[in-house]
Amino acid sequence: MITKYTYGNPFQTDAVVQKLEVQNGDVPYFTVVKTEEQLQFEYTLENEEKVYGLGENVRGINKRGWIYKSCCADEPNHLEDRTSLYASHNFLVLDGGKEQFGVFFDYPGIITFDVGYTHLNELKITLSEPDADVYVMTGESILDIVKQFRQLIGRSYIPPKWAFGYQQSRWGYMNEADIREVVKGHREKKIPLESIYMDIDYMERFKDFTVNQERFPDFPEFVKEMKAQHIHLVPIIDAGVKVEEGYDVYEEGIEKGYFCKKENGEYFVAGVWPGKVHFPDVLNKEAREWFGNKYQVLLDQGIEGFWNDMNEPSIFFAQDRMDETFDKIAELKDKNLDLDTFQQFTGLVGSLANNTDDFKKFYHNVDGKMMRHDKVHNLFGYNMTRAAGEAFERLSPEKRILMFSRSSYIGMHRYGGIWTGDNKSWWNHLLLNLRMMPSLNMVGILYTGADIGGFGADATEDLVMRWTQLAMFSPLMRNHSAMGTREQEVYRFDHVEEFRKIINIRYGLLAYIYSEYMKSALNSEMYFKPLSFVYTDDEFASQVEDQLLVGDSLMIAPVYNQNAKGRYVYLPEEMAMLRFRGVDDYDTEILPAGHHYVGAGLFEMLVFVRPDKILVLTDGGECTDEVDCDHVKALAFVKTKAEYVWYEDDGMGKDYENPDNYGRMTIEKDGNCVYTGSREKKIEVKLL
Ligand code: MIG
Repeated sequence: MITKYTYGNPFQTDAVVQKLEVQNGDVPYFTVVKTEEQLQFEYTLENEEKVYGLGENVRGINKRGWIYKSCCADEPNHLEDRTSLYASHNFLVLDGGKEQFGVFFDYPGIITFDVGYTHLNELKITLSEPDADVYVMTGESILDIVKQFRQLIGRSYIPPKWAFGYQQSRWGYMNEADIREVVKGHREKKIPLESIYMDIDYMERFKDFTVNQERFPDFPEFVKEMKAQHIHLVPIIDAGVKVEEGYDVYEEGIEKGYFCKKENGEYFVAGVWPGKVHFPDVLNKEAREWFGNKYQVLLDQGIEGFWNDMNEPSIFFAQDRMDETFDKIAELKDKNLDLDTFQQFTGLVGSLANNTDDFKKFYHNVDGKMMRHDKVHNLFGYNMTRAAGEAFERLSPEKRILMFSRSSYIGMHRYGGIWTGDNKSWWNHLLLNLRMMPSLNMVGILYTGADIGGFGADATEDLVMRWTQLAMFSPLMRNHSAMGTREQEVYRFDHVEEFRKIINIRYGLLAYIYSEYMKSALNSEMYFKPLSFVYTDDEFASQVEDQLLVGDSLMIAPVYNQNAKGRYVYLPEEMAMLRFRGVDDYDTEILPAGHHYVGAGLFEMLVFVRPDKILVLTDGGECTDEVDCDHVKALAFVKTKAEYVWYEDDGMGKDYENPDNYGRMTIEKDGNCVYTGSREKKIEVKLL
């Protein structure tokens, strides 16, 4: 059951798609403190109570023991002491206390979640204004609560099937030649590859929706050349529009008044990649439609996917602050800089980037009303991506377009996925990647993944290998790195054959991963689940924060420590373990419930098949087009009777509700397999 409570006069974020009656009185469970300036929700946590949720964030699956702040930030240091990353996902589920419930604070300004930070047993949520819609959910289980919430916020974004292939990116691919070389590096060694990302350098001086003519002299032709090799090019789009006379996007935006303005009516000027920019006012419906239509320029040249960056929005500097800073620095110029004045000097320069005070300096035009940005800050990335998503519905109604964003708010999950931003080539970020996945699924973000190998800092071959083994299961599987760091395309390392075999497993698993993704999206379910959400009676399950369930049949336990030759694994029930080196190179073992130490050499990855569930596995391929899902192996550990619901479609269109998309498979103890579905299948049963 979901109940809605309204405080003050909340901004309509469109996070939610169902219209609910507003309940009288205060939300249950919490002590509510209302003042003129803010709203506070207080709750006493039981010792054993767990707090799940908050989507994209630092720390564990259980969020207890830190303070988190919803304030979308360009934060490249995903460290334990940070309070905000790129997103705001204000949804929590409390479990293991007096009552189990979920709560969503639909408020687009700054919120803090003190989850046992100030006092171990106190949860205190503070909204910086007294206006919000709050939804409280109760149900039979965590999964039931999450499902109700997901139905409330609407169906998750569905990408084209090719977006489940292996993708390569790096900030620094400058031109056609660079991209051709990377494609060749993969294709020559038969390492599967689906797409190449185009980072900011493809543009003409960082101008959105332009292509640099010198670097890509005949772009549509180049797109074709890549497509002939089954490679999709995915260009980046940045939030800021370059201020430049003669640039059509700039001139149109000015003419129509579609950029964010200051209180005095002048356009707000920020500095980002292109130098001075204006921000498209994506909270203004008309401006949103206009900005979304701009993607057409690239669609027309054969592009089928995009990533939206810098949309917190990231501000290197606000021009007004920069001007003041220069004046103040000029005053300091001839002084003898003592400790205080020197600190003043560094403080001036150091506080230019992403200064939250600048959020108070610009406004959005929402249905004719001027809204100060800080009050709706967390909606920018969401609405930039919504602009694209809504445009794709108009411009490409029949065909799915790949779309994911850096910044997000709940609601954006209907228009695109996210990647988790600028992580680092650190082993603990591999673990952080794992822990973020289920929390993101709770808030509807299913198409997601982290930069494999880490974005910042130098990667090592073993880190990239282990990370690839985890990312094998994330819907977005993309290796990406920052300019200036060590190159980490897998063919550059020593063990190319091992990488080839490992990445090919992704293609072997494609049928399963796609089927599980689609069922999760269509049924409002989680694709990645913590063990405790499924094994609800298992006392130990909630202690496990380094294993996940993937879809209905599998559990994963990746190795995330350097030089480890294996790891401890907890099995809540008896399972079949597969130790994969390649799609047809693996050994199997049945392991009883309980704790185990399991070996897994650098080129081996562990996958566990749950009893009476089925894993469909193909031979893989070098791209998704090559994967033959009609000739499969069905791996099952049958105790009574194994069952699988297999979703398939053409991977491009939107005929999701067609009952023909579902096949059903059962396998008996003796290996007898029955498949009913609309497709002709050749199934080879492998009993585990
Ligand atoms: O300020 O476009 O998170 O993936 O490579 C850095 C360059 C801007 C940040 C993104 C990253 C991307 C980079 N961008």
